Amino acid sequence: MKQLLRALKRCSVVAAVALAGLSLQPSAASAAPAPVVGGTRAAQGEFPFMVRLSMGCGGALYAPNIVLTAAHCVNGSGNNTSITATAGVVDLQSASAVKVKSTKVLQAPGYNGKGKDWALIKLAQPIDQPTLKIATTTAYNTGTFTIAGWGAATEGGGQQRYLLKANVPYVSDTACRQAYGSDLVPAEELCAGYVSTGGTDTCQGDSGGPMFRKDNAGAWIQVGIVSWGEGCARAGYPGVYTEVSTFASAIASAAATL
Ligand code: 4AZ
Repeated sequence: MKQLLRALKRCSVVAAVALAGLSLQPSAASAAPAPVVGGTRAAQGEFPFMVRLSMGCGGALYAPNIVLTAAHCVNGSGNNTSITATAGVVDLQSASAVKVKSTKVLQAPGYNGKGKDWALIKLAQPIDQPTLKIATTTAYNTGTFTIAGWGAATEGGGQQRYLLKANVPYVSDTACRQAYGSDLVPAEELCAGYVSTGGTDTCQGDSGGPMFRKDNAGAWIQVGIVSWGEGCARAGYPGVYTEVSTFASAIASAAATL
C-alpha cells in the first residue's frame, strides 16, 4: 500500500498535465507568479540546461543529446520516439523553443518505485545549449540548492508556461526521516525544503528536473532529481530528490550505452 501511495504521489503529474494543459501565468506586469511553489520567474538563459518533457516532467541536459530525468517519468527502457524535449527557452510557447524527439529511454536498473528514481532519454538531435554536470561525490550534498521547473505553483494547481525557480535549504536524513519514516531511502535520496514553515518546494510537473547549486569553481552542479514528497511546500514535509552522487557512476555507464 505504501508503494502504491508513493507511486501515486510520484505519478500524478502525467495525468494532471494531460488533462489540464498549460495554465498561463499573468504577464510580467501583473502579480508576481509563484513558480515551483514559492518561487519567481527564471530569466531567459539563466538555466540553459533545463528541459521540459512532453509527458509533463522536467529534465536537464546531461549531454547535448541526453536528458537526465526521473525514472517515474518514463515507462521502462528501450526504443521510444514518443517523447518531445523542449529546450532553450523559459517560455514554453516561445517561437524560438527548440523541440527534439526522443529515440531511446533508459530507466534506472532495478527501479521499482522506491529509490533509484533516475532515467536517461536519448534525443534524435543534439541540443545546442550548455549541459549540467552531475555531482560525483557527496561534497555538494548540503547548503542551499536551486530548484526550477514548469510544474504546479500551488499544490493541485496547473502547469506553468514560464520556468519558475526557487532556493531551498538542505534537510538532513534524520530530519527527513521524521517526515517520511522508512519511505525514505537515505543512501539514494536527499531532502530539501523549509521544514518548519513550508512555503517553497517543487510540485507536480517538476518531477525529473534538477536540483542544483554552485560548486567551488562557481559552476552549476546537479545534486538532485525532483522525485516525490507529501503534497507541496507543506510544513513538516520537505521535498525528496534522487541523490545524484550515489548514481553518478551508474548514470555515466548507462549514458555510454545509449
Ligand atoms: C510530483 O508529483 C511531485 N513536493 C514532485 C515533487 C514533490 C511532490 C510531488 C515535492 O511530481
